[in-house]
Amino acid sequence: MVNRGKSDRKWKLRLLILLAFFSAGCSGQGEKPKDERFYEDDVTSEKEEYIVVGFAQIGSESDYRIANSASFRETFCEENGYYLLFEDGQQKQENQIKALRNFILQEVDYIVLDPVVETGWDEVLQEAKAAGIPVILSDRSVTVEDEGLYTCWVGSDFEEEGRKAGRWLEDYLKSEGREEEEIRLVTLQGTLGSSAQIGRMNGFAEVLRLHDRWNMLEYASGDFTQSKGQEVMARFLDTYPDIDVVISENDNMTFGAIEAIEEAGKTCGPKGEIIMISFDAVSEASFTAMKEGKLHADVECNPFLAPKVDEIIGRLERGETVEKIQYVEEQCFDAFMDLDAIMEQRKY
Ligand code: GYE
Repeated sequence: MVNRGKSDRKWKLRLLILLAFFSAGCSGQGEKPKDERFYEDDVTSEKEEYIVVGFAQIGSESDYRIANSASFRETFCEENGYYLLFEDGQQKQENQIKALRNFILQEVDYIVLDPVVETGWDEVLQEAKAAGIPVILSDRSVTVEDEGLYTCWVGSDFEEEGRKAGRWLEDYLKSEGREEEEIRLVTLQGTLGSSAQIGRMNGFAEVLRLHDRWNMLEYASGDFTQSKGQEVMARFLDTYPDIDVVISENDNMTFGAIEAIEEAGKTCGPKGEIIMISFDAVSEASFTAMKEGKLHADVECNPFLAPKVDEIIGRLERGETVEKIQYVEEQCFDAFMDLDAIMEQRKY
């Protein structure tokens, strides 16, 4: 790793401020420095000692994503010694690759990448490596030939999330005395090829394989958005009149699916006919859906990853080694728990 001294940083920050100044009005997405910075006389002031971090975010497709972006903006702030360049990829890999190339050009100190899909990153990560810029993966991960192309990854154990959903369904059907029944399932998948989609699907499939009577009718992607979730669910309902279980790979698709189910004159959740299982449990809306009896269970996915990334950067700055894979703690909630008490104790 290249040794990034403080004077080096000062030069880069000057360059960044200039770039931001000249591109003001046309970039739209980036974090812009406060006005007074442009007129800073004292170039040796502490403000120039920031660690510059380029964050290539996926988009703003879900409540998870909004909370995740907020986590980064809050943590990577001036008070904490950071200068954040935030790029929203609008769920397109090409935008994220472009963002990474810009970060390399601007000689940021660290790149944080939340990759929309797992494949197709080798080339740009090689460019970052050649430039001596450490890349930290956050939330989703990549599949690359050489694992040395990124420093580490921090995120959720998506396979375990999928298994949790499967085990929850297993226990629930048992508690209802339905273990011998034929169960017809459908899956609303997230963005195809993304770590969250692949992991959740594979984890759930491990449990699915243990049950001959569970029949997965179809997998189809709703791209993690509410509108597509609703659209795909409406089609599922048209195609299969007797769905018992919906596995929805995130809450926003679940909200869309609930709408589609109600529009079709059907019901879901403990108070209805169809068993609804979801992922994220980030927003109040997820808990409200469970409290209203429209959603059975929600496997938590923790979006507050920025403090972990901050900790990792701190270690790297001190020349310490970091673990290659770091998971965050998560639980599973269901409509039969004391959700008010859980929400009161929760930090988010
Ligand atoms: O579940 C979904 C979001 O990658 C874990 O992406 C994340 C997923 C999350 O859009 O809501």
